[in-house]
Amino acid sequence: MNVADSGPVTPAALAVQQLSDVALAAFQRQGYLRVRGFFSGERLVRLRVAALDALADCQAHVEYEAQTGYPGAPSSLDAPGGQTPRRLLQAYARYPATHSLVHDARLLLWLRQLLDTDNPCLSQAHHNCLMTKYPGYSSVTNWHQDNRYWRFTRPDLVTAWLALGPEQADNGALQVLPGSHLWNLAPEQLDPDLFLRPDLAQNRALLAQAQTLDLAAGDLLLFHSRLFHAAGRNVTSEVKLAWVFTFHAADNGPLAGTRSAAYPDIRL
Ligand SMILES: O=C(O)CCC(=O)C(=O)O
Repeated sequence: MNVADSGPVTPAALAVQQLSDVALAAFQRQGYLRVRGFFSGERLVRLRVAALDALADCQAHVEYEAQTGYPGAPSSLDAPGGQTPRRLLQAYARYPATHSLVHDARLLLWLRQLLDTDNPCLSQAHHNCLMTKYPGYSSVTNWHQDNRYWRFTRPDLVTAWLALGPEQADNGALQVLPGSHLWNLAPEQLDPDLFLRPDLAQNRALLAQAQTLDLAAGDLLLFHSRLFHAAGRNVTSEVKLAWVFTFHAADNGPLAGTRSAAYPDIRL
């Protein structure tokens, strides 16, 4: 398999086969893996076209930049740029083209390894979206762990992020703190919204380890839900697009009555 962060690039290995021990160990150590060229050719084009069609007709289930409350976001839906979409939600149910990613045979094998289960499930409650970042009105996402508001038996979920175009620092690519999925921070290192506080000297030492994860169209990023990550604004002239889905083991279900249990899981 072709995992840029853990060894040599070997395109032939993108056949349906398990992650190598080296790749698995890299994920366990770093909390993420980049898979170069996971989708290409016609399969990638179909997913990109589906994303553009979805954007052209986005009315329901849209989260706007103005609703994130993140730094740099428009102050309200009526402010300039207030109607800039950030996420088109409920992607699995609304955009059948995404099933080619969610049910990809390679992804299934890898999720079984990464989640240590025979039965991975898609959560329809979290991510499950087309993630956009528009020029002009995009906001900054501060350092956080995705499962800060997720409620599962165990905090061990894996997100699959398929880049539909280039992602780099100037269009808001993800930055990560490698290995941070293993950290146990003191509560005071986080602010009330559970973002990592950049004003603390001890956090600044951690933030010095940040890495930007460049992606090309068709690359897949797999990352642990405890991995601290952040992203900047898009200062290019092109919208950045990625399909993003989160998975958990069947025996690690959402806690009843929480937001995480709001939609049925999809058994892969
Ligand atoms: O694209 C971004 O700004 C970051 C997205 C992110 O971290 C998230 O949705 O959890």
